[in-house]
Amino acid sequence: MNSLFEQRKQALEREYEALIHRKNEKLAPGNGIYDRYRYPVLTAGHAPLIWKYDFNPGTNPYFMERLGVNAVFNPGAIELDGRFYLVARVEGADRKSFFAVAESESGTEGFRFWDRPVVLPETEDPDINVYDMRLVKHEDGWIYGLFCTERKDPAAPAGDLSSAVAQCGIARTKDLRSWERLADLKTKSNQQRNVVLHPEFIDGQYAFYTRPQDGFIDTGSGGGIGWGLSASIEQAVIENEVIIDRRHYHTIKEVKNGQGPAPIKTPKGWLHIAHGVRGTAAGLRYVLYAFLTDLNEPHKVTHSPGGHLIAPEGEERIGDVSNVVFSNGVIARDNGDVYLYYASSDTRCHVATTTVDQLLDYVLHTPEDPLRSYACVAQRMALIDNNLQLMNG
Ligand code: M1P
Repeated sequence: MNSLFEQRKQALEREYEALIHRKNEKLAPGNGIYDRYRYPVLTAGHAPLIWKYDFNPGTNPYFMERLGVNAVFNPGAIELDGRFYLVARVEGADRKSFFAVAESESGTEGFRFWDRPVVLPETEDPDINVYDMRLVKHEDGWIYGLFCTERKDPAAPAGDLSSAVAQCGIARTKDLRSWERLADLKTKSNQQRNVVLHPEFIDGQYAFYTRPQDGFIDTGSGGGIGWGLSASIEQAVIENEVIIDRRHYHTIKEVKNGQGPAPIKTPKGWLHIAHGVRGTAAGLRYVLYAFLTDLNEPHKVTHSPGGHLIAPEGEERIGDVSNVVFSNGVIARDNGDVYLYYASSDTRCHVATTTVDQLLDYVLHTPEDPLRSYACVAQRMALIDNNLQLMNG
């Protein structure tokens, strides 16, 4: 037996099992809205060794990594039979992303990838890159995965090897193991990312949250989170797309925004988590925010707390694309517990836990962004005055 091979294999297996079995820890006292955790729940280190190494000492005497994994981030999330599943975006060292299912009993630790990644069928126009799956248990009985499918922009000038066309791919499954690929969503927009299926029919049709943009990176005339209906899911077409949550000057969503996971149904309305982006001297900064829409008309925003819900903190601020938090996965359990999965800096996945009641309190009672410094001071003064009055009897 090649001892170098065996030594390295055993050391890596020990390290891998220690990572999977690492206990996670809630970070107290938090902000009362949600709790963060000490460790990410999924990282590149969680990718199974059999995905990366050739285990044959004859062909891999140094037990050398053959197919590296660069990052694991932006997971879709779903609860099935009481267990927690993340369909993560796994990015190989070659920059191509694919999807893989990781499973945990607790939702905050112990996530382990299944042995094999998802085999996602292609359409006639093969995807170059797929990412950011939103999982939705739809009332039609299927679990849908909507994701971004990216292909090289055929209109890009010669020599431009970066411009891409992003559109919404759609697949469905009953068990997360075998997936049926449907036609990509058709809309009138050049670019679509962050498309999410609403879990219920609206007027007997499938309802989508969209994010139309003129360019792959630049928003252009794209105004924010859109909404549209389609009679079919197999050949989904949105004829009329309306913007329901606009971006706005000098806010957390001045450059762009996008729907996160499918919204959570609550007695007070549909609870949405989204991301907002602003431009800074250090590049784009992505934060998460929340809003509530009407129970019967989910395209009507009823409550819109100002500012961010989650912004990158500590090590979350650093990674392949720094200063980013992004969420496309949430699990709301029947008992009201909420597990909000978010990724930091396009590198790793975290969880924040809270409850539907806490999130409702947050969206119903956090004041809107008053949009001017003077008005922000007035808003804060009102809070301070009330507190001082209470404290001084
Ligand atoms: O790099 C940050 C995020 O950028 C994109 O989001 P958006 O379309 O809103 O700009 C996505 O590629 C996302 O995956 C990524 O995390």
